[in-house]
Amino acid sequence: MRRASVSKAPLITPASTIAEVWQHPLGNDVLATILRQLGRSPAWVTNPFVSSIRLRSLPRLSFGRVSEAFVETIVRMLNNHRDIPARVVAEAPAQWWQSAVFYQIYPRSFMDSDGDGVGDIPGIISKLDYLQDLGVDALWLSPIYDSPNDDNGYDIRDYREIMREFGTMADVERLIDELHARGMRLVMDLVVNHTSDEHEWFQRALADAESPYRDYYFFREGATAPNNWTSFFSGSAWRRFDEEWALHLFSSKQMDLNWDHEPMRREVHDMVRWWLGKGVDGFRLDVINYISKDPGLPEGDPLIGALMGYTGVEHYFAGPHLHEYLHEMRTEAFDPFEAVSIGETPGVGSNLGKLLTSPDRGELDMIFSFDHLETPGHTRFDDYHYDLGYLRDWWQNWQLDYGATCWPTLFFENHDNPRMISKINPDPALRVALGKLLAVIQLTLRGTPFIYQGQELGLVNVAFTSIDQLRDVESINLYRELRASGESDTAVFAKVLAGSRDHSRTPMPWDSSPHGGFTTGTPWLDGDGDFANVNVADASVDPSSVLNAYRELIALRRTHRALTLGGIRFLPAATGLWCWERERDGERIRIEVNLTDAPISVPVVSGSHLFASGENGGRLGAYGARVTLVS
Ligand code: TEU
Repeated sequence: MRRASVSKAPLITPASTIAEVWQHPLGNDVLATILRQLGRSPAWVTNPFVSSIRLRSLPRLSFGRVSEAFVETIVRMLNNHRDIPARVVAEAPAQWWQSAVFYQIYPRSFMDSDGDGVGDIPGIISKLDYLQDLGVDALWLSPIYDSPNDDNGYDIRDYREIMREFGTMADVERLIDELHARGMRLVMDLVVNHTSDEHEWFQRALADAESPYRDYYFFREGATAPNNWTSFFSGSAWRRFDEEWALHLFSSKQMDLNWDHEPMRREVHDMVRWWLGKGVDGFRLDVINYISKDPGLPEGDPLIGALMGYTGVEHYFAGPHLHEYLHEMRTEAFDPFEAVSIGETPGVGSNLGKLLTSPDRGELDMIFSFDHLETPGHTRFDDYHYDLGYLRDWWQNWQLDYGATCWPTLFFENHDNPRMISKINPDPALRVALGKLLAVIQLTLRGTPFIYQGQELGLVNVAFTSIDQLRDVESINLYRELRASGESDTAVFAKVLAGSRDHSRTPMPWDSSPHGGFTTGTPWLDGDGDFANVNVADASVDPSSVLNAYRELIALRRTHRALTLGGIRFLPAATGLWCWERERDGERIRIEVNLTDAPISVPVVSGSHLFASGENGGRLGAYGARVTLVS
């Protein structure tokens, strides 16, 4: 894939003004992220006074709260990403993954075939007819490789072996064949920012200071931790081994790989080609924007650390060689197989996202950006009601700006986030309406929808009552850290419960039998019995279920290409309402959704109703939605 020449943003220097940083693509992303974390509007930085401030004046004007080092970091980071994303590239040829509906499976919790309480590959195979009937085109499996499961498979011990609890390589090969026989595809999870500490590479590096594997990781000597970086899973990002330290941005058993070391990169390319040679159709790439770290692993800025919640993140969320390594991996491993690449890119905004996915860049095909999942000033662990008006504003901008050049992903849930319905409005009476509203939004905006297992049923958060019920390393570590700081169990558990990833990791409810038909054994993680209320078997035969809404809407995508590859334009709408039209080859489809829990008058538009939820003549009920073929 060739790389087009692109224009570049002006060099940033300490003499640059805030206005010049705001004009810089990555500078705009960074400032927008900071403003969102602060819950502030752009006017905070675009007003005449602030916008005229030079970067070098910030330490003096902030009485040292903004350090000289931070100014140097910002200058270096922005100059590492000076390319200006192409506004609109010539229409790239349509790709299969643009029209496809993806379904993410968390294998541990999807279907257990052998009664050990853990989901497995044969269990997934037994449910392919269900997925095909739903209308799914491609699966994304969270990691199935051999792992000690410190982070449920995101700590890989052997990239070429299958986790024992999940089954065998023969099972995986059967899954690939069964999917392809159905015209479906398989995307696997590529976790190459780090490996398990039990991976052979790390074990050999640890055992021998002269090992060729030493440079596969970040080892540093010294009596104290090499820098102040913190882990996403609490505590320091450094683990001590005898006289040295090793870097781990995540759990203390997830050791960061050194992507500056070419032999390590070559091993990753080989492994990717090995899996693609088996018929895998592509990869979701775990925290792939973290792979390039700033040289010397500099100290993290305390102010940024306090703001972002993690110290040091400015030194790796978009490192100096990120584009180079992504382009190399695409050229060496993905392009020869025409495999799809979907980057998980926490913290990446619209402009950097364009540099990662614009078709002429030859880096990634799509990214998961998470900025829409929390409203300004909130984190996942804040217990608050999510405002769908924020989703409208944020996604509308992404659809028009980022979508003009690149292909968006559309998702509300995954294995790292609580259930979206509960975030918005936990009122059980509104669960179905909200579930259908989210389906309409996700399946009719422009981009590729990723449905997370159970979302199609309208699952909600789990009524956990004790930390002892949780299994997620992030939740457990956060609980311990907050309790150690003196907070009460009640206060700490409430905070952890608000954002625990375990909410979306309980067993998939197939029917109302014990454990929802997920296992005949004891589930590795237990739910709260909600399977008695909501499960696949009951929803399948209920015409008004969320599940049947997903089936109907996915079927609409298949019969109306305006809903997949069609253009999009947003219509003026009354407060609380969100309206857009999709158009292709003369076919125009209007979507009207009520983002509030109160009825709204919406005059009936002439045309034929393709889908309606909570609609009564000229009114849309709470979270109602209407899809109309207007021409
Ligand atoms: O997630 C990275 C990520 O962005 C979230 O885990 C987030 O950083 C974290 O929840 C702190 O808010 C990927 C995987 O999706 C996740 O399951 C893994 O735990 C993580 O990377 C490490 O591999």
